[in-house]
Amino acid sequence: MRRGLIAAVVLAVAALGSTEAPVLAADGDDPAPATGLARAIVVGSPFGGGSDGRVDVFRPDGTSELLTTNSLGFTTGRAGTEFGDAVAVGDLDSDGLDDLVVGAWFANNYGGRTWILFNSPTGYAAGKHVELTPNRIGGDYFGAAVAITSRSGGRKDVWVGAPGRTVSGVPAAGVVWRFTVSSSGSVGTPKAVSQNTSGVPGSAEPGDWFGSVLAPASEGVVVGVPDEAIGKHTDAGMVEWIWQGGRGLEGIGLSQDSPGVPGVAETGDMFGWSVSAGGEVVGAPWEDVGSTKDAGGVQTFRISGTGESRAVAAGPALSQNSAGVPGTAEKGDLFGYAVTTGVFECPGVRSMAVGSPYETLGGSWAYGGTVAVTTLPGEQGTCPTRSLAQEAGLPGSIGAGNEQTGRSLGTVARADVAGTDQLLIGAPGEQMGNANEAGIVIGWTPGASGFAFGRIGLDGEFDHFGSVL
Ligand SMILES: [Ca+2]
Ligand SMILES: [Ca+2]
Ligand SMILES: [Ca+2]
Ligand SMILES: [Ca+2]
Repeated sequence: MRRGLIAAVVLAVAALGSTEAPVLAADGDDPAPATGLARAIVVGSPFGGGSDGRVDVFRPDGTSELLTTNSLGFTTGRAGTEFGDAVAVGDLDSDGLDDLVVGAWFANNYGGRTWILFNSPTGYAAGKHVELTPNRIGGDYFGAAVAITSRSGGRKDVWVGAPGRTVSGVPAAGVVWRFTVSSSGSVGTPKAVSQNTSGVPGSAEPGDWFGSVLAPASEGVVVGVPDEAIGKHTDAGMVEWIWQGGRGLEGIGLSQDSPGVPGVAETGDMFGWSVSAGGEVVGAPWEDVGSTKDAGGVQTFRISGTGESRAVAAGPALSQNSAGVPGTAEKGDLFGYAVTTGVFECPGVRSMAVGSPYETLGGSWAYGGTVAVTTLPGEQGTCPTRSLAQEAGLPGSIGAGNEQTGRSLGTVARADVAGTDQLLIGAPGEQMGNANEAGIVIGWTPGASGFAFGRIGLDGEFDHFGSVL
């Protein structure tokens, strides 16, 4: 749900070298983690394979499929394309099989490339591959974020961010391309949506990087714009709900300075860095809590109505110092780096999960990371609050630090218990055997040990498997 342009900078901070026992039997014999789920677990690892990138697919029937630009026969123009930097899952051609949209934002001199991989009975490699090809040039970063959404009437839209795109001579203002897909899977002419597009809030300004963060929403998309300047405050950030109205695109844009929204837009908050499906939870991981720098926060929203009657109302703003939220706001926790929602533990009650991947554990394990699970504000009923970390509710150990547990989060519906979801937690800094920063994905199972798994095949050093869920 999120894609951050400075993620690589943050990652470069940490390269700790001590050893740690592997979490589980790795190296190709990981257990099938998707058993009982309604669809496959799809993991993007843009740093895998020397940053050519990879997408690992784990199906509920226990089979799996590794997708790379090589295995798919794509020629990407340069090494280090970061295929899998953004991934979306959904059935685009109504054949009952989930299709994929995969970005490679560094391909072709940072112009970026993005494909629809239609599924087939024998997997994605054997299915039809359709490249999405808008007019673009180097530096657009087309594919930095992707989303699949549905419209009434059966049409689907594929949204692809190109945050480096120049708009009316304004560099790195950014656009989101919309590709409408018919129920039979044919792709229409793309439409470029920018902050200068009629009905879209804001205006295109240098360095907005509009399109760096996308999440699906009803009839449209949510765009996180963490690099938006609010007044004189650069990178304060905003979030926009955009949908197709009767006479064109319509939208609502909010920042921490908007009426009714708690908090204050400040330089470097990066409000909009992460956005849950529907935009009910928006992360501002570089928010200061009191005088505590970069402790992080999230803003909750309640969305109601459709079309022109759509309304977005701000709920509570939460940090680790808020009542009902586990933990303590400390410098550099980056609470809100990743967010997701789902019914994880209590049927009928939705929760939100918020990652703090740079939380220090046990007093000294830097960047161990935690995930807070709390009832989504406005829900009928409450569900227990959970503070999750390795050695505390999640499988794995924190012997080395730098696991960055909670740097990515995902939700997949369960098929075995109707109306409930599986929470997935990326720990892309996890050491596996001698492979530093190989990465794992953890499935939290309330009241049980949960599961964890690495990539298909031998664990790869610096893969950061699990960066994108
Ligand atoms: Ca399909
Ligand atoms: Ca702007
Ligand atoms: Ca703020
Ligand atoms: Ca903390």
